This record gives sequence, C-alpha cells and structure tokens, in this order.
Amino acid sequence: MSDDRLDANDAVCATSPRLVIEIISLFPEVFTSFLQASLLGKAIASGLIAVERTNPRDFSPGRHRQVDDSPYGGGPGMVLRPDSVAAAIDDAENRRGRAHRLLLSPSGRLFDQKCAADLAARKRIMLICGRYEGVDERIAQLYADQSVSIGDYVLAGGEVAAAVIIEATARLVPGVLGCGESVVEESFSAGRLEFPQWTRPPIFRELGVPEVLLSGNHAEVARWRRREALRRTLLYRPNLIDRYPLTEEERAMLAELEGTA
Ligand code: 6GU
Repeated sequence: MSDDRLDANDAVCATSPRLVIEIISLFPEVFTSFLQASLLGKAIASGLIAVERTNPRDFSPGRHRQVDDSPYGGGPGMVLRPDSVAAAIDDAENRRGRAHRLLLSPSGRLFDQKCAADLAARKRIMLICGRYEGVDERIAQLYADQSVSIGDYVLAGGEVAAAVIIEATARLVPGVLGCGESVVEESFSAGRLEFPQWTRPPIFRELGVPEVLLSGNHAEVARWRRREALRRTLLYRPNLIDRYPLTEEERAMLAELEGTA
C-alpha cells in the first residue's frame, strides 16, 4: 500500500477542529510529549483537535510574577491568586471564544466516562489546572462551569488530571479512533469491566489460552466474554452492579459463576 494515500485512520484536514482544548497551567511544558504521542498526536497533527496552552504566570501583576500567596485565615501552603488565572482565561477566550470551563480540583465531582462523552460533544473545553493548596475560590465562583476530580487521592497539581481528561475525551471525538477500534463495547460504557484478552503465542511460560477463544464459535466467545466481564465486575467493582442492574442472562451467569467459585 502506498504511504501517501489516506486510510481510515487519517482524518481529512478539517477547516476548523472538531474540538478545541484550552489548558490553563503554570507548567504548560508538562503536556508537550503527551500531546505528540499516538492517537492524540495524530488528531492534533491532522487538525481534528486543537490544543492551546496559556500560563497564568504570563499575566501575573508585579515585577516578581508571583502567582500564589498565603491563605486568608492561615494554614500551610500557598493558594493561587485569582487575578492571574482570570487574566489567562480571558486571554485564551479572546483568541478562541467561550469554552466550557472545568476547574480541576480534588474536591470536585468525580470524572467518569459519561463526563468524557459530554466533553467530546462540545466545541471548546477549558481545563484550569490548580497547584499548591488550591485556587482562590472566586475562580470557581466566577469562571468554572464545573469542578472536576479524577479520583480519591491528592495530586500536586491539576496537570496530570488534565491529561487524563484530555485522553479520555479525545478518543471519543469522531475520527480520532480508527475504524478498527470501537468505543461502544468497552469498560463502563455498558457498566461492566472489560473482559480479559489473549494473543499469540498460544503457550507462554506454560500458560495456555482459554479453549473457547480458539473454537471459532463467535456466539460462544461473545457469551464467555460477557460472563468474564461480569466475573471481574463482581470481584473489583460490585458497586457498578447497583448502578447497572443484572440482565436476565447475567443472572444465569451469576449462578454458573457461584457454582464454579
Ligand atoms: Cl483534578 N487535582 C488534584 N490536585 N488532585 C486530584 C485531582 C485533581 N483529582 C484527583 N486528585
């Protein structure tokens, strides 16, 4: 196959990107290699997704470019001042227009696959990264459309959380994944963890591959996978069963699993 022909994975260069991602961060260089690699790198190179980074430090008043200060009321650590963050947001939006603004904070609401799908359907999103002990609350009051956390642990800043949100969102933008890759039959989309996968070699360190996967019986394979997905979900994420109740087939599978446990 000739190399210069477009294949299904190459997005045709669009006149305007499907999604613009604005990052507000004191450490914009953290994103550089992440934005160049793999699917995301290709989506940006083809113009399907655009990413802009704006640094509040470039907008901080005063000679010392100080972006943080000690918290009113006392306590340890430093808080990001609202003025430089606000100026960075305004500058970004003056260039590209109003975005759906997310403030990244461990005290925000939990980011999940549904949030990713919601963001992927938008034209412009903005990820505002905090650092230090947090961002002055007036940024949440005046600017944030929502506050988002990626999990129950504390990061030193929002940058890694922003990378997580960018990756989860970008792959849902139409044209970012190749035709071979499906976004529908995956973990969480159906409320179940992903079933396990095997590939060559058929024997690795004396371990083989489940017989059914070599059978060529597609219906049997599909049923086996649904059962293994259920098994994992029960083991690691039983709370998902409450949110996405058992189907009739799964009820039968559960009986099978209990018999073999
Ligand atoms: Cl969005 N930021 C920080 N600093 N820590 C986190 C987080 C965000 N989500 C989980 N932990």
